[in-house]
Amino acid sequence: MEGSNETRIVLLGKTGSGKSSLGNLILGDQRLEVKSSPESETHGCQVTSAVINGKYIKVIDTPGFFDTNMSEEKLKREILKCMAECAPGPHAFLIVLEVGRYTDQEKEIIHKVLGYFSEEALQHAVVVFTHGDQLEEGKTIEDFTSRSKSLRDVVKKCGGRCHVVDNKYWNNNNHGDYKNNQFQVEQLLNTIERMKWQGYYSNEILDRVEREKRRTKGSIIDRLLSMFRTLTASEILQRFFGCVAGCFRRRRSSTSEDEHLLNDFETFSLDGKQGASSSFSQSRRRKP
Ligand SMILES: Nc1nc2c(ncn2[C@@H]2O[C@H](COP(=O)(O)OP(=O)(O)OP(=O)(O)O)[C@@H](O)[C@H]2O)c(=O)[nH]1
Ligand SMILES: [Mg+2]
Repeated sequence: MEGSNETRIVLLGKTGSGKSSLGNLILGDQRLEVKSSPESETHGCQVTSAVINGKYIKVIDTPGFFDTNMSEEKLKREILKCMAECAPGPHAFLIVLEVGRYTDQEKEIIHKVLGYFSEEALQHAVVVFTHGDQLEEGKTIEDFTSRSKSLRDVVKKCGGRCHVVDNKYWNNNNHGDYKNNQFQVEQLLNTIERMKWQGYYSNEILDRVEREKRRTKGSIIDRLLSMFRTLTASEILQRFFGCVAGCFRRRRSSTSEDEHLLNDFETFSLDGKQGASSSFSQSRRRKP
């Protein structure tokens, strides 16, 4: 599904920072693999999507920066592959950091993002902290970031956009409470929705992937059209009824009324098949 109703989100961050857990939280399911081992869990790109409040949201989960099992070269290749999944480009990069941990490696993350992408990527970036439960009692994420100059700089580079969740402990608190994941995810999605006004991040690779996708889509449509040109109207209808009958058959349950309809469809499409082969060859012969 494309168009303004689609939101493409890429998760970036250090191994174990909670990227996959955050992706699951955003989409409200558990399809992205989460593990507590110290080894990196997400080795390649994982893509998952859901319709939330009528909007199609696609989340692209990446292997962690500083992945414990991957060479820098391989990691770069994997991250570029992930980018191909979100052509024509992501609306938001979520830079995932943990509350309470801001070491040299975390500081490096912004340099890495700039290394993989370009300065412009930060215009589409949001800093999302996980492990919100580590915040001091009564403190907000803004209180936390304001205490460190380097954190303030990171958030500033990302247009001041900063959010917090706790994938483990904030699932059952009262809605509207600061320490409630549902509330925090709503705020995050609102931020991303506002960011969509400035479009999405793109670069040469994404442009190339998008062109290729359009070309392939175009050639499928061309193939279908050229096939239709060789068929008579009744052959097209017979094939259509064949497809509808196939869809009915694949459904798990059906009523007796469905069965009658199905029999009619199948009779029609079977009649079509017998007649179709002869008229198909005739219509092929009609071609120069
Ligand atoms: N307490 C707490 N634990 C978390 C939070 N987010 C993730 N975890 C835990 O941290 C561990 C790693 O989480 P993942 O979501 O797999 O992290 P990741 O960044 O996807 O890891 P890789 O795929 O290996 O790069 C799991 O045990 C999670 O349950 C959080 O907000 N709070
Ligand atoms: Mg992961």
